[in-house]
Amino acid sequence: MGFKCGIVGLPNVGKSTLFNALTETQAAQAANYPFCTIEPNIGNVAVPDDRLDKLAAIAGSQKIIPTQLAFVDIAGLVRGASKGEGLGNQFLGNIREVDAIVHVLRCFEDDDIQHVENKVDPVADAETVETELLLADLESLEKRVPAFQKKATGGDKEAKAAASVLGQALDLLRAGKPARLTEPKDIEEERILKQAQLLTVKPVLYVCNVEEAHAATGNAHSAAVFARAEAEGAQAVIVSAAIESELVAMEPDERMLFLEEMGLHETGLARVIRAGYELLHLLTFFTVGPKEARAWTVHTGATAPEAAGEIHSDFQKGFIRAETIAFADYVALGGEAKAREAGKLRAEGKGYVVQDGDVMHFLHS
Ligand SMILES: Nc1nc2c(ncn2[C@@H]2O[C@H](COP(=O)(O)OP(=O)(O)OP(=O)(O)O)[C@@H](O)[C@H]2O)c(=O)[nH]1
Ligand SMILES: [Mg+2]
Repeated sequence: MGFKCGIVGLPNVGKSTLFNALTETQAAQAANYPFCTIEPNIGNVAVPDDRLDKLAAIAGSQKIIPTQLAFVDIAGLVRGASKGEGLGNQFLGNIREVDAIVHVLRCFEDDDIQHVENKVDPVADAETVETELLLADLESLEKRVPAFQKKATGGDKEAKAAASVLGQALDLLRAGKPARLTEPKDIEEERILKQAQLLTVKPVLYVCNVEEAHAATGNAHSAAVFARAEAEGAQAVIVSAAIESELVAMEPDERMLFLEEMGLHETGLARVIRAGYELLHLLTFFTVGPKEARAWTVHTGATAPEAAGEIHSDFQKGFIRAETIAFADYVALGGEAKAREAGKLRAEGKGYVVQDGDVMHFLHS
């Protein structure tokens, strides 16, 4: 389906370093100067999920295929970006195309790495970047809302809904608050808000890029970011981009050993990917057989035919029913045949809303 997380932040904070580690490539140039990245880099990342390994072991699947999430490495934003500073308009346009924002904040001290504002202060940096996103949204709505209001007085129903929901967003932005706090009254308003492609509507994950020594515990800078995230109801994770880029070059057992030495039990990347997944309100369902065990992604609230459509559009068109086993039942009972015997294989119809972890088999004409 192609859900995209955009990696956003000030220049030279480690965005491309993180992107390369996430995608296990050197696709993005990472170097010690601001605006190293101009054109966005995009890469698909496998979403780690140990449930998939459990299912594959039970079914004796030959192949394991995880689901994927796309990450986009975007150029650094600077103060004034919303007024076109530092190619700001182009970079803000790149952010418009992603579904969620992974905001990388420099939390490491290193005099050799230049900071565009000449001091390490991730909370101030977060504000700088967010202010630019906010100003860009403000400018776009200041133009559009009055036009909708005018049309609404003429009795246009859609314009009325747009004036209401976008007017609400505009009021928030004018008060310095992100448009994600807007509360649409119904699905129609929700749709209009989504179509408006505002930057501050997108969910945000803060990634605190700390020095190697603080990868497990974080530091005073990351603590300040966590406090801010909590106040906003946002998510934050601690990562050392430098460590992550070393880790991807290692063999799996070497990697485990290294992680243990650092006091970590999983890579920071796994945390970033999972948090990104949660941020997007996605859920995973599985298809399991002797040939392959595979994880698939749908939006929370997706129906069984929509899930079938992820596999093939014909499955959705000709959908008859979905034989469904909950993950816990599949594992507890030891596979499909036994789940069926125990009456835990459900025949679900068109209206079924897929649950995270469902093991599904689609029957279609
Ligand atoms: N000491 C230290 N240096 C880091 C860390 N992460 C990144 N760097 C260095 O910081 C510099 C900038 O990293 P990039 O990944 O290119 O930064 P960016 O945010 O993509 O920069 P732009 O594309 O210019 O916006 C590089 O020299 C990296 O090696 C870190 O965790 N610790
Ligand atoms: Mg870069």
